[in-house]
Amino acid sequence: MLHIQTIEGHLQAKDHTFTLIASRFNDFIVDRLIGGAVDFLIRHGASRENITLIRVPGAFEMPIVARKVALSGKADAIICLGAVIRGATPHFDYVCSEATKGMAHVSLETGVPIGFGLLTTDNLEQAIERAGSKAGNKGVDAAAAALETLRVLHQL
Ligand code: INI
Repeated sequence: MLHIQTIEGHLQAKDHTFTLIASRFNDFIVDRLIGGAVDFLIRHGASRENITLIRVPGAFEMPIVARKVALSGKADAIICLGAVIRGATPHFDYVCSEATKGMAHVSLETGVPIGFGLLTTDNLEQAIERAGSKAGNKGVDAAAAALETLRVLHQL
């Protein structure tokens, strides 16, 4: 073990505010991601009144809503939850690319951490695997990443 000053984020959510931005598109999957994220935050000390859920039509609409939430100062961290599932046309690539770029841009522009819980899968089975079955729950992972990052940023 190296004896150097180390800054790391502990997973303590008490007294922090969170906004979840979740798409209605593929809500069968997304509702599982929301459940995982809320459960994680509560188990790590967040109170229900400090967690807000905003529903948006699809992944493409997440960045503009995230931007307004971030600028409002009402959320210490934002967690974006959605599922983009590949179809027969290139639409998938455009939605994924714009949603991903947009969320990264908003996070850097505003300084508010964003947990990236957007599944981008080739088929429904891969999405189900990541929404609370074989491959875990990416809503939990996104909430954990947002909380850890928030706690790191608060120490800098
Ligand atoms: N939005 C999603 O969140 N997931 C998808 O799988 C998806 N597909 O496949 O089309 C999707 N499209 C909608 C898009 O995000 C916008 O809501 C729509 O284009 C209106 O702006």
